[in-house]
Amino acid sequence: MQAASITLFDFDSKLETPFSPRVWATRLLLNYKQIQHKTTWIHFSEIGAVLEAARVPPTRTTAPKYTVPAIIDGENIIADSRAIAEYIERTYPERPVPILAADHQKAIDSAAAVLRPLVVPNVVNHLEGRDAVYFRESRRVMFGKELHEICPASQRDEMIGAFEVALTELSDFVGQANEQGWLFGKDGPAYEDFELAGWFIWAKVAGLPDLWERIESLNDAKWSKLVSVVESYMSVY
Ligand SMILES: N[C@@H](CCC(=O)N[C@@H](CS)C(=O)NCC(=O)O)C(=O)O
Repeated sequence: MQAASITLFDFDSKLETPFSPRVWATRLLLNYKQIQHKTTWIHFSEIGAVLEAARVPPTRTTAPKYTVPAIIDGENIIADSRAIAEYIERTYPERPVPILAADHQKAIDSAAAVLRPLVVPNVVNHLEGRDAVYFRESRRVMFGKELHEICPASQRDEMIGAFEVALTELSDFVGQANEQGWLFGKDGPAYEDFELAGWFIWAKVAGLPDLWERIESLNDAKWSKLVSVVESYMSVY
């Protein structure tokens, strides 16, 4: 591990494995680069108060204004996963992880937008008390409907089908994986490999089990290969 001690903010939950997709991207990056860090676990319902007290800047102008990942590295306090990735690459250039042009992230975001309604309704099952209440209320505002209306059982199969289509589009965009299994990077990972892996880890950890079962063998199993490749960078500190 490189000498540094970064604080990484992530959500606490009933799950043993952390689930936030964007925080996974940051954690995979830190682990890949062997940068020492420690997670500070926060409750969903306390995110605003905790991050504001830690002087983390808001990432949005409307609720939820404060988001994870956020990091503190000495005097540097950074929020937003991309801004963090850029800072990390600038500050810790060893074991380079390039950040690619915006269209790569756009391709991931398009697939993630179709995945989100499939996983979000199940996240509440991993939260307790005030966190569950906060999650229900904030997602009602975000989605403009109740959690149980986001992915009704009668539409789930069709919605998973739409995600399969989105993945096939993404598969065409990324092409073949390199020898190590990275989809975006050439000689090693690009940051987008960690971003995409973060979404799959989220689906696997926080979604209903049948979701990952349907995804893992799709598109020549390139998604499950990516998840296997990042497994060695999933240590939680
Ligand atoms: N643009 C931000 C988005 C981060 C984001 O949406 N984080 C979610 C968790 S994955 C969050 O913190 N939400 C706060 C909330 O729901 O109150 C980034 O990439 O860091």
